[in-house]
Amino acid sequence: MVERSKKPVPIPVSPTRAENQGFISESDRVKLSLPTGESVEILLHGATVISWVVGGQEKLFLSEKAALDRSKPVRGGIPLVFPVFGKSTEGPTAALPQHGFARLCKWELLGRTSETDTSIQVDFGLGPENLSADLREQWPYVFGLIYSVNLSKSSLETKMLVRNEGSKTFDFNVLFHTYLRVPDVNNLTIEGLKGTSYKCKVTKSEAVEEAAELPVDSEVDRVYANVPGTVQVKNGGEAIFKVDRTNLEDVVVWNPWKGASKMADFGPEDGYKNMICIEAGAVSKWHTLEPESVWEGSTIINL
Ligand code: TA6
Repeated sequence: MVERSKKPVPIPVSPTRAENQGFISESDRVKLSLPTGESVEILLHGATVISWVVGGQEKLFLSEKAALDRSKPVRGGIPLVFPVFGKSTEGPTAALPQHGFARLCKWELLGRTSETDTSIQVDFGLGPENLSADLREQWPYVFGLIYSVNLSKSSLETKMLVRNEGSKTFDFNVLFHTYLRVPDVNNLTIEGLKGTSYKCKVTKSEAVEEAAELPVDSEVDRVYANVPGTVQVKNGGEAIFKVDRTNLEDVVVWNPWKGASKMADFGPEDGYKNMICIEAGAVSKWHTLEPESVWEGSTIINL
């Protein structure tokens, strides 16, 4: 549970700022905007960012068939992966669904917690009290997550704080499963991965990345471990996204290509041409959190 005493303190609404900056809280979502027009929209379901608009352009891919009614994880935007990446067959997360429960639960809105003239932040909390009885039984740890989304003029930062509030040590993975919207996947190169070891889920093999400029011309599903620096997505040689990470050592690159048609919630059928998942995470090994310990990791996407 996210203990009250440890929760971030929401900022009282300042009338002058409120005129300029937007913070709209609805029953199922929160919308933030800056006076310069940038905006972000986050569902309480999974604390899933479903839209990030800069210069009138949507920067995230959201499937037109995505379920936004809490019936399943959202296909698109930034679903949150915790406490397991993928599907475990053994160990304490074996009973949990693929990618854990964070993207399935309704998060608590903790409020707007930071604001300047050029940025605005909102925080969400999740603890065992937000889980179904089944999930609590499947992963019986006492934890508190605080997820922060910070919108600036030309960047979006997401940060996860994990706290062990119980008496038992637990292991976890965490990942921001970010679906970036791109003009045409065939014109993309991904840079910053050369020399990094990866596991390829498509060919079920392991290798070291040789490409300085990795094209995306077929299905890709790779977990790059210990990526040293910025990962850039370039369109026709021009950087359109620069992804930096703090305490998130790994990067997953995913595009389902024509396999997207097998996903009931993926649309349009050729929508894979307009997306690339660049997922910052801590997934290539377990992170261990002892009682009363805290872990924090964040990623910033710069345009
Ligand atoms: O992060 C990549 C990945 O693990 C892929 O293997 C792929 O299947 C994907 O996530 C989507 O998973 P989902 O459970 O959302 O269908």
